Amino acid sequence: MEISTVTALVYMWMKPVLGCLIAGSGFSTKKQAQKHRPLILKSVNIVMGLMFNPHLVLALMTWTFLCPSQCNGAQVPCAENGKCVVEKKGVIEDRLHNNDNCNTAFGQYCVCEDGYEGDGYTSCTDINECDANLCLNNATCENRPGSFKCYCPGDIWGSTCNKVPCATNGKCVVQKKWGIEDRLHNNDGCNQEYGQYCVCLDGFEGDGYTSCISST
Ligand SMILES: [Ca+2]
Repeated sequence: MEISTVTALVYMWMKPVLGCLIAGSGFSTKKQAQKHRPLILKSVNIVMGLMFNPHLVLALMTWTFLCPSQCNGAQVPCAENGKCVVEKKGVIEDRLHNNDNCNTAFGQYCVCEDGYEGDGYTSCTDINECDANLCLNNATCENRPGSFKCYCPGDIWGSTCNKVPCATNGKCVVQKKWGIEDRLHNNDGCNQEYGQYCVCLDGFEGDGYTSCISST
């Protein structure tokens, strides 16, 4: 077998690997990989072809353009409870069609689903939100896979037991830059997550939550 034929066979065998190395490791974004990969591969093809057998140039260049899918970059699986995402114009989008394998050559990468923490590739473990005391007003917290649940006492409600009713003759207010403002649109519950709280109406005294008694 001629040396040129051996070289060509070795090169063609190595090419997907070479393509993966060039596309998958040197460039961090899809644009960079797409921009540089064909140029580098074409250059390598031309040099190899001219050195060993000019007749192979056309065949190798054709091979380059018919690049097999595996040379488009490293296809890596995401962890359980992880997902493949890609950044487009500054916005992180889910790669819904390729959650099992993230194509790093196209700028895709793995992250954990909401409610989980980890590297996205090897592990995504549930976050125990109860450790952070996210439930307000002495609510009971129950940790769940990927989420949590607050069990609210009394008339309090809301996802974190953040909505509190005001007493009769009380009202919900909020502190603004220009002063204290009535929360007229939320009289059925003061949202503590937004800094709202209960006070008694003028002429009444009390804590605003359980009682407001006439002061006259
Ligand atoms: Ca959880």
